[in-house]
Amino acid sequence: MRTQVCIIGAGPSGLLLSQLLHRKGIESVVLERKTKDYVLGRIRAGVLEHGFVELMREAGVGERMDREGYIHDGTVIAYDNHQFRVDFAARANATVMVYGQTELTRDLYAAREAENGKIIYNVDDVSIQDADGAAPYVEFNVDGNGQRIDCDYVVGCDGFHGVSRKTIPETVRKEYEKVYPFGWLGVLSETPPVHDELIYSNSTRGFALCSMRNENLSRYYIQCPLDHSPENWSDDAFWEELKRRIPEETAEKLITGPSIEKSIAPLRSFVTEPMRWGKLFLCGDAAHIVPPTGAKGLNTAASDIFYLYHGMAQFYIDGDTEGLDSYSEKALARIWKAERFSWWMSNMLHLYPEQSDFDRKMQRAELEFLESNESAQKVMAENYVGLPF
Ligand code: RFL
Ligand code: PHB
Repeated sequence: MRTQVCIIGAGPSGLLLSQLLHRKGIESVVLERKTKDYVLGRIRAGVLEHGFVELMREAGVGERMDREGYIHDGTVIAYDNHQFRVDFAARANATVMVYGQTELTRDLYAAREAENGKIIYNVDDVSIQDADGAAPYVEFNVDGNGQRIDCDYVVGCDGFHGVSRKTIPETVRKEYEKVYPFGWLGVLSETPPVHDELIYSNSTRGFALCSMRNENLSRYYIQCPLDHSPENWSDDAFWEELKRRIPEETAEKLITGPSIEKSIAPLRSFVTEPMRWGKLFLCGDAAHIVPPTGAKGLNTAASDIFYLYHGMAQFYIDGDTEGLDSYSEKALARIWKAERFSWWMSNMLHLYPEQSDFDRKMQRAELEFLESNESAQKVMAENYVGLPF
């Protein structure tokens, strides 16, 4: 088989890239290790930056998002039984969209299927060959049969545990990592959200986040030790702990119900450099991870796709490789800023196991400064709604 671009991974990054390329007349094949239902079963991100929202529209998949998504023009930060609001519209002249990763991925699958996009599921033993040569190809197995795709470019959209990043030799690849000493226990419940905006809460018992998917679907998180598992947490125990970590007035309004999903995610900051090696490009979680405190994971994937899609269009339409040649540098410049923002928000809001009284005072000073200072709110708002591509 031959194609122009072989994309590894049918998560949001891979699907969005193949959809955008298709609209420019560029052919791709997407290889996915799992099934579509498996990918759609993962409950992950919920907040889209305004630039990502535009990119979804440009990809022709914005219709349901625009109809069913919720525009948020601010967020609430709580600490010590007290809360304040950061107004994105006033401080950064932009908003975000609350629309779940599951729904966005479903829309991308529907679009690829409607346009006969080629996605091969249940692939095993994917290996990228001659990525640094003139004629790269990808080998893999499906149902025990070996197959090969020859292509111009390979794009690794295969997440943190994929094979693409590891294809780049260790002598070329440099990895930067910070692992946080806690995780997030997340619960999805068919209950109305406690508030019409997200609430990020720093409490003496640890971090909590009140988020949502729609008017009868809420997403809540609490910081938990890394050695806990979802089975340690009954629904009642989760709701009790959440109520103790948010301001009393909000806790009184919280409507609880059975969880329909419960999972624990570890928190990590990670970047690999470079994001291009020969004919291989890395996008999304394959190249970088952020802690979820700032909702940047999926959004950084989208900015990679933005740069790579434009670079590929420039090459296939105008024969100019400038966009591809500058991809890694441009993508990384933006990634590091999102890494900084997620790290800053994580530091400000979590309870660290070894935190001293001094560290706690620093967090409090950070929160008080943010609450009282318009410039600090402007910095936060600009980062939260998304820095320009
Ligand atoms: P994905 O979504 O991980 O998709 C990668 C796809 O590649 C497939 N794959 C392979 N296919 C073929 N061959 C191989 N060898 C393969 N290896 C892997 C996988 O099956 C999968 O389908 O990466 P992508 O597309 O870059 O998208 C990134 C986002 O999914 C990610 O940044 C966010 O979901 C991160 N994230 C969150 N971000 C937020 O902004 N807010 C959140 O609340 C939030 N929660 C989360 C998260 C990530 C989590 N992970 C990775 C465990 C919660 C969790 C649990
Ligand atoms: C979510 O709704 O899942 C969500 C929202 C904001 C975050 C992280 C997760 O910062």
